[in-house]
Formats: sequence, C-alpha cells, structure tokens
Amino acid sequence: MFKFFKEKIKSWASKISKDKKEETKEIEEKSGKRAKKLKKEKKIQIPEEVEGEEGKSFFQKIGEKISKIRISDKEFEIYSEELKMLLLENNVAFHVAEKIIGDLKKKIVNQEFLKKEVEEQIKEALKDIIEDILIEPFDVVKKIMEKKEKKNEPYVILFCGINGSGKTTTIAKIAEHLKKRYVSVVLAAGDTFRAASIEQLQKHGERIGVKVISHDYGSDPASIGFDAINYAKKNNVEAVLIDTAGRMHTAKNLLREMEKITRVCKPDLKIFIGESITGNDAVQQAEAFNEAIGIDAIVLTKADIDEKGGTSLSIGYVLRKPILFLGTGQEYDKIEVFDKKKFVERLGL
Ligand SMILES: Nc1nc2c(ncn2[C@@H]2O[C@H](COP(=O)(O)OP(=O)(O)OP(=O)(O)O)[C@@H](O)[C@H]2O)c(=O)[nH]1
Ligand SMILES: [Mg+2]
Repeated sequence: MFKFFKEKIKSWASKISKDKKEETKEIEEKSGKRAKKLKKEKKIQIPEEVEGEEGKSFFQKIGEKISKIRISDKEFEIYSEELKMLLLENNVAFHVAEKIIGDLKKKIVNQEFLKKEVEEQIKEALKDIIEDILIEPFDVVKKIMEKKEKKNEPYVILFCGINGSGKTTTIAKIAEHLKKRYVSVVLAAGDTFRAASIEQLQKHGERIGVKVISHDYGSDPASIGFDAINYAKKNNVEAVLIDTAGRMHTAKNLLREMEKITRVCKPDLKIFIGESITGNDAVQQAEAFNEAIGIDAIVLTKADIDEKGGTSLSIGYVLRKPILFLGTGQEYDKIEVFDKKKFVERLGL
C-alpha cells in the first residue's frame, strides 16, 4: 500500500539533504580544523577513544554537528518543482499539491537546520501539513449510540458512488464491523437496477447474519429504505445501511433519484464510496454527489491495490469531509478505521 509514494518522497528528501551536505563540506572541514587547533592549544578536551569512530575523525564529526544549513527561496523553487511533480504523479490534485508546497515553504525556507537533521525536518514538516489537510474522522459506533440515547431511533446511513466502486462490499464490511461492536444492523437493498444486485446483498446478509429488506427489481429505492427504517424502529435495530445502484456522477436524472432517497429516508450519514486508485476522478465524483445530496463522509476502497495514496489527500481537502474507513481487500475484515497518523506513516513520512 502506497509504496510508490513512499519511495519517491524518501529519495526527494534525501536528495536535498545530500545536496546540502556537499555544499557544507568546506565549512565542516574548517570547523573540524579549528577544533583540532583548540585541542592542540589545550583549550578544549576531547576523549581519545571517540576519535576515529566509524572511520571518521572526531574533528570531522564536530564539524558535521555544528554546521547549520539554510534553504533559500531560490533553492526551494527548484526542490518544490520536483515535489510538485512527485505529488501529481501520486494522484494528488493540482491545487492540493500547491497548497502543500505553499505551507512547506513557510515552514522551511530560510530556517536554520542542523545539517544532520535536514531530511528528518523536511519530512516532519510535510507530515504536519498532510495531517492538517485531513479532517479528523469520527467514530460511527459513537454516533449510532448517541442517536439511540437521545431519540431512541435507528441511525440511518446512505451509501452512494459510481458503478463498481465497492458500495455493496463496503456495506457488508461495515455491517460486520458494527456487529462485532454489538451494534444491531439491518440492510436495505436499494439497488433495484443492476441484475443480481439484490441477491448479492442478500448473500452478504446471510453470511454475516444480518437481516436484508428488499423489494422487486425496478421498484423505488426510497420506499425500500423507508421500509428498512420502519423495520428497525419496530425491532429495535440500531443501524440501517442503505445500498444504492451505482450511477455515474454525470447522470443528472440518477442523481435526482438519490435526492429522493435522501428526502424520504432522511439519513443521518451520507457516505460517498470512491476508489483509492482513481485520483482526480474520485474527487470529481465526490464533488458531484456532494452537490446533489450533501456528503458527510468518505470511504476509499481498494487501498490495498493503491501504490500512490494521493486520492485520500485530494478528496479530503477538496470536500473538507473526513475519510472514515479504508477498504483494504475483498473479505469482510478488510476494512480499516482511517487513522491520520498511520496514513502519513505509510506515505513514508
Ligand atoms: N481489492 C479490493 N477489492 C474490493 C474492495 N472493495 C470492493 N472490492 C471489489 O470491487 C468489486 C466491486 O464491488 P461492489 O461492492 O460490487 O461494488 P458496487 O459499488 O456495489 O458496484 P455496483 O453495485 O455495480 O455499482 C468487487 O469485485 C469487490 O470484491 C477493496 O477494498 N479492495
Ligand atoms: Mg452494488
């Protein structure tokens, strides 16, 4: 996961560090010589045993330790062009890449760094910037329990996204995730359009042991959601997960159908399901669904086959909505609660 990004960012940061090391060699040598002279004049004391450690003289080491570096505006321009390319290659949207570079500039240009720390400092700065870009996810179980306590009503979650993005699989995974946390669940088979979609959800329901409410193919998804909510109210079920047919974000009439489901079922949470591998496409899809029904949160699927990782940054930044889960495979347990810290670590920062 995110291997490509990790390798690239590492070589970019170490290149700056290497360039800077070359540049400061002379200063180091001078500092080392000065330390040597001071020792000779008995003005400083250096334990003999540390001299020559790791093949370097102690004086060389002193030089390295005390030499500081600065990255000028001009130098940053060059490095930032490389960083921009790297981010774009890794599915980070253009203006998100620009925002990252702008923030990084503020943090590192004309700052004084210890030479040995420059690579780490740059990575640390990037890590903070990326963590700030991502919205802190909330705990769905907590939200479900809050609604139960306040209103004694089921918490309704509506899922949307384009064809094949992983909606139905993710619903099954989330149902299992909730079940494991002692939350009762009912599923609504709101995709009445695609052949075999109802059976697909029913099969998931049987396997994980949750009830599925369904009508016939071609029937109104809003009324299926409504029935599932009524079933939950009558049977004290805490969460209702509504599946919907995949639809292209450009199909206006299908987006209107989503609006109707939203109006009728009044979901507490509307989740957009996008594929982690699709980059800017996922951002555009999410924006279109957001315009039509107002998205509250995001799940990115297929992160297991994503080498890059930039989609999370772009979609999080553009929509200003949290990513709640990452889908990491086809099985039910292949879902991870999104963790900002873990995410930046995986990017190699
Ligand atoms: N590798 C991987 N595959 C996934 C993941 N999530 C879903 N899939 C696969 O993606 C394919 C499509 O998943 P579905 O859940 O049917 O997608 P959908 O959005 O419901 O599709 P439609 O109902 O046709 O719109 C299936 O083969 C899933 O097994 C994931 O996190 N990782
Ligand atoms: Mg489906």
